[in-house]
Amino acid sequence: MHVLWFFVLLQTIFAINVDSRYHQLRHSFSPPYVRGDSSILYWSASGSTLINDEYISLTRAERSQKGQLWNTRRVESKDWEVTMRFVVGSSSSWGADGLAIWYTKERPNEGSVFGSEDRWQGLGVMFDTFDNDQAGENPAIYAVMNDGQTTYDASLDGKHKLFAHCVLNFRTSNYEPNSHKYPSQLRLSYFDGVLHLEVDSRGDHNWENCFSASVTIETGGYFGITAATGGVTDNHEIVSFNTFTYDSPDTVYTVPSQPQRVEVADPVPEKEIERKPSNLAKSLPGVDAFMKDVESRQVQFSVALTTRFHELGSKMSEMDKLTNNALREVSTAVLDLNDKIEVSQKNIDVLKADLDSLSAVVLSLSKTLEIVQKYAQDAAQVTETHYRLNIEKSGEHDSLVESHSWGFWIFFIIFQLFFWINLLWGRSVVEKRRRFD
Ligand SMILES: [Ca+2]
Ligand SMILES: [Ca+2]
Repeated sequence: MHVLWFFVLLQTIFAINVDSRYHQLRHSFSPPYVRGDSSILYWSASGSTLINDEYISLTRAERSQKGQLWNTRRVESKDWEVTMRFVVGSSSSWGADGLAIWYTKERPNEGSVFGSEDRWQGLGVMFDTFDNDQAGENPAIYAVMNDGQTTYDASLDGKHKLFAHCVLNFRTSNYEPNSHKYPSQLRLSYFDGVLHLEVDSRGDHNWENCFSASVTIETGGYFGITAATGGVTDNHEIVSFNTFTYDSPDTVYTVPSQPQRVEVADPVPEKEIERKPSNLAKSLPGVDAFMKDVESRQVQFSVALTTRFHELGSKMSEMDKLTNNALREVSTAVLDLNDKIEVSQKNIDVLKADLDSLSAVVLSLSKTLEIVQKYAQDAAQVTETHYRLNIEKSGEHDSLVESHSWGFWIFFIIFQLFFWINLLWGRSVVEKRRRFD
């Protein structure tokens, strides 16, 4: 049993030594995003910002766009580190204006400085693509502090106020939107009063140090990412933003030195409401861990729910496809049936025409027969007369032969007429059927 406890202790010490950073879900996002109506969990989107499945577009490569994405929770740790995967680029070999990462006392509105309001209070790290002062130093990255009093002059590319910078081409030329195979990466940290920036422009883990500078940044700011385009344009896209702290976030809350009496009837100040969970966490051991666990489960549940919605969407789209295919097959079958009905109708018409022709032929034949019969009667009369005359004149035998000869020729003519009419009519019917088959 003692050996088991020893191993647990060893593992705990080892885990602490391996990574003492804390990933802060409340200040981070990465795909799949936990989405709200037009924002994502803990982040507020505005302006031209569009949230897609795999990336967030602050601006497209279109003129005069301004997009913002602001964290809705203050960072309550003195030291922090953020990593971001992003793309700035377009099909053109140059673009504008760039994007900025902010850490400000309040969340500014939309404005003229990379899509955010001027005279901000806090830190701005600008990724400036357009060379406004034509000094040939862009794309460049620079850090600017503002106390809320100074106006930012975009024509100087931050030179009047920057305290750290580097000239580094983080831009992706010939970039097609939605292709995030190799997004750029950055690592921005503020530790022990030093702001440090490293950039992996091509996403190939070739990290470059941009700057490392001493600066005082007030704790309790909001993270934000904004971007803008002007007459010249660029896609500004963010894939993920992850925040880490080195101390547990609740350590910045101060425990009151004297117990405070809270009257039930008094209105509780807003700031006090914010502090209460932390103070409670301090006073009750285990509550803090429980709250963190609840929050973590809440996020996991939201992620699972979003994934389910995506799956449901995929299934609905699959069902739509199947329904469309079935409808297409049914409509093809109906069209085919219509064609067959049309062909049958034509055949019936042909058959009717044939019957009409047959009736005409039969009528004609009966008239011909009448005529032939009349001729036969006339011929019989003539023969009879001739026979009688012959009997009277010479003998019986020759006349009988002649009368048989007349009968044969009459029968032959009738047979020939019937045969040829029948043959011609038959051929005409066969020809018509061939034409419609
Ligand atoms: Ca510029
Ligand atoms: Ca410049």
